[in-house]
Amino acid sequence: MEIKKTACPYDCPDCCGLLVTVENGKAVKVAGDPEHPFTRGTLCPKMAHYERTVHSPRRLTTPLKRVGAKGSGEFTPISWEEAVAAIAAKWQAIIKVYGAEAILPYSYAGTMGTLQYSAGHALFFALGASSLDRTICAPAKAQGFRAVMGATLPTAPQEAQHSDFILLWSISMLATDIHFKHDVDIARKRGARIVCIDTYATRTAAYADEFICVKPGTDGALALGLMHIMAREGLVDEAFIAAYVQGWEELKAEILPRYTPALVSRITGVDGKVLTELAQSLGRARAPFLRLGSGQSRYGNGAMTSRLITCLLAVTGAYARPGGGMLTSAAGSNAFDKDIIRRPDMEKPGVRHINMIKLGDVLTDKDLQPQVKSLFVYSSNPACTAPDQNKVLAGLAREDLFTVVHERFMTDTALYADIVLPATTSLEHEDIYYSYGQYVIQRGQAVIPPVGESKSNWQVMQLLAKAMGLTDEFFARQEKDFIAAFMDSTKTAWPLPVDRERLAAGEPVALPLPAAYKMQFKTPSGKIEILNPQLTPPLPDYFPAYSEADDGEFVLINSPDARILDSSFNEREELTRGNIMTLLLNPVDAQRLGLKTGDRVRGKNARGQAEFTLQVTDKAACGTAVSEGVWWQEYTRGGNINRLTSQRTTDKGAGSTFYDVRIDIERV
Ligand SMILES: Nc1nc2c(c(=O)[nH]1)N[C@H]1C(S)=C(S)[C@@H](COP(=O)(O)OP(=O)(O)OC[C@H]3O[C@@H](n4cnc5c(=O)[nH]c(N)nc54)[C@H](O)[C@@H]3O)O[C@H]1N2
Ligand SMILES: Nc1nc2c(c(=O)[nH]1)N[C@H]1C(S)=C(S)[C@@H](COP(=O)(O)OP(=O)(O)OC[C@H]3O[C@@H](n4cnc5c(=O)[nH]c(N)nc54)[C@H](O)[C@@H]3O)O[C@H]1N2
Ligand SMILES: [Mo]
Repeated sequence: MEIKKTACPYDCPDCCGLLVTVENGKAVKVAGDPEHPFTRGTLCPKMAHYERTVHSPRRLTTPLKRVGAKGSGEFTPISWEEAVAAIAAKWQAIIKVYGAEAILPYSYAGTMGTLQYSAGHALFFALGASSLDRTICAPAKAQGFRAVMGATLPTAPQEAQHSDFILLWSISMLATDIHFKHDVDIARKRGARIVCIDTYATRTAAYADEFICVKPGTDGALALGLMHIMAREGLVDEAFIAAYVQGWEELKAEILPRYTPALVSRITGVDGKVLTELAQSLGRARAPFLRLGSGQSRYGNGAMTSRLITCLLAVTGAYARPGGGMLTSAAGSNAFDKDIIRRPDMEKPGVRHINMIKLGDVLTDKDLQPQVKSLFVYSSNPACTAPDQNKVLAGLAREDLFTVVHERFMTDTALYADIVLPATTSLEHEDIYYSYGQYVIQRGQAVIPPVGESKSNWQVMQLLAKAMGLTDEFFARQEKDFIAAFMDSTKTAWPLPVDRERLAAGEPVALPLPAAYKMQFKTPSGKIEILNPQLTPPLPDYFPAYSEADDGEFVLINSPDARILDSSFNEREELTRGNIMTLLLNPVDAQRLGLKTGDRVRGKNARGQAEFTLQVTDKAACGTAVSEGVWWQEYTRGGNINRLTSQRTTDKGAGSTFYDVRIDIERV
């Protein structure tokens, strides 16, 4: 029996350190690493039994070929040689007739590992396939922050320990970022006040000292209203603004006067008195810390909303004080030179780009030139997680679409594949990890041999490259060569020396942060840019989300469930039992519709419908319906939440707008 260290590979801001107990080549126990500075020895319920995922009876163990209708799940095992030869032959034929752009790779963050996440980029660049824009998560939030702060390092989470006022803004901390609670708890013990701003009463809201409920997609107006009151009552840090902020006077003169408490109250649904009190407590706090989640950015106005919230924190002067700051996404990804694996130089100039959010349209558009004739999916499950699911499924059902899925499980997407390839889990392949919620990096070793005949992303890309006749020596490199190159790249990629010995040994390594990094504003002017002359509009201003003009009585919030992660962990019986596809509705709305808890209801809009079990609760605000989790179709009645979501993209960054949709609700 041996205990080995590695890191959690999932798309979560925490990126925990793991201690894996290995017995006879099997993982038998997984625990949080007490020496990992962010994990501090605890794990979420999903990872606490990661061994159940790794050794699940549902793991795919051999390549499979489809023998039944698409979606039927009828497959027969084949060898890797047969599978790779079949894929290569089909691709050669497609390239000959339609050109390489008729092939589309589709992947996301099934693993966040620096190597395996990007393992396919070079192959598809070299083939000349369509390039995928990987925008499904939070590019709008990133753009909004960058508009004001440029490349300034987002504040480290542990800074919050010294704050006296913590804003948990549109972050479902107790589901999606649970280890940050350690830091918030420390601040609270020292007397900090915790305020949560969300669209419904999450567990995080219950944990906070105060919960402020906003109408979906209106946080930009809220930020403007708060700045209006703070300007009027002299609650901003004038000295800080004079020295470090550009454009406050212009905002104050041209934009803020319109955002009176009365108007903002009407837009956001936040009571005028609550608004004033929040402005006062924020303005009077010594060192506010703002943890900004992605929820507020998943709207047509998402980048602008993030931009406005970023401005709000800036005028408090928080950055200048211990404990103050703002964390959107940590810049851990800067630690490595990712181009080592991504090879953007291999992308053919002018090649077609396809936004992953538009998969439904792309696969069903008969006029697209060339039409997509082959889809290669890895590290993602778009039949489950992509918006506008009816279109995605219609596309995947096309007889003339040759679909290959590299997966650990028979997902909703794999069900539509012509060929399925078995994938390793993070315990079976090597990688190196960074986090988007904190500043620790860690190398992950393969701690057990591959389950069945499964192969890692890089190994599969190597096989395909060879079969497609690509001779570049790049494709002959081994996983350990890449890991070594990534570790080496910290020398130039990160501004301070990184402990590469500890990193090589597989220990969690805290990235050293430059002294006074919070005050190094990396913008063209060197100041925080409320006024950004390079943007249209140069001054930020609120505008309504898409759904304000949509039909449908309720905005549908469809955010994460604590038990699963996007559609990952649906393989775990103990996590998928019980209340799934639940719809939360306010008692006033429920009464008006004549509905009660336990009723089976249907949510519907122009794109589709989905069935839920109703839960009447004042956790939901009037006019907002809530359902958590992206569940595999097998657990649903006729479709999951993405039957209702839309392919519309955000104002900047072409990001997803999952929560910017309306539905009507009726009894089944
Ligand atoms: N357990 C678990 N953990 C996860 C995930 C998961 O599915 N399950 N997903 C992972 C991934 S991929 C990501 S990107 C992160 C995302 O994690 P978060 O950053 O927490 O973002 P969201 O999940 O989009 O939503 C967070 C909160 O925003 C709220 N919200 C929605 N719209 C608005 C709005 O207009 N205003 C305000 N103020 N709040 C709003 C939602 O109600 C929700 O409570 O979590 C990761 N971690
Ligand atoms: N309605 C609604 N939809 C959403 C969201 C929402 O909040 N609401 N959240 C959105 C967000 S933020 C995101 S980021 C997306 C994520 O959506 P996806 O990218 O589809 O992520 P997952 O559902 O986690 O699926 C990842 C798949 O990768 C597989 N996998 C894991 N490791 C490996 C590996 O090493 N190799 C290979 N080949 N496969 C592997 C897993 O088995 C899993 O099936 O979902 C989006 N969809
Ligand atoms: Mo995400």
